[in-house]
Amino acid sequence: NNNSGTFVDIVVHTRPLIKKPSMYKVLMLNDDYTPMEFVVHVLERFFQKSRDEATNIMLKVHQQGVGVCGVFTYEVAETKVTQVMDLAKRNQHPLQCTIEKD
Ligand code: TYC
Repeated sequence: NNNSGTFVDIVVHTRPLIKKPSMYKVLMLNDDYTPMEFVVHVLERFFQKSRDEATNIMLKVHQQGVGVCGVFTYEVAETKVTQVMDLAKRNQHPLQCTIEKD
């Protein structure tokens, strides 16, 4: 009520619209030269897989051509790919890793 000539503050409470970030799969690709043990090592080191999980993913990639290492936000996925490709390059393995929108 403002008929007394008083200013009345009105505070409108809003809630920011939070949107979930898009998620991205990191995919490992098969090739004929990268040693199986190296791929298992990469999965353990960069994707926190157990030895058994890492072995299963590596074998799936070996047999089917491609496999999912994990699902991450874009920046994390990019970082994983860079780390994997860098280690592969330093060890002269042709291992390829890519990102795909989930
Ligand atoms: N095909 C490779 C070999 O026979 C093993 C391998 C598995 C390579 C998975 C890459 O992403 C890969 N030595």
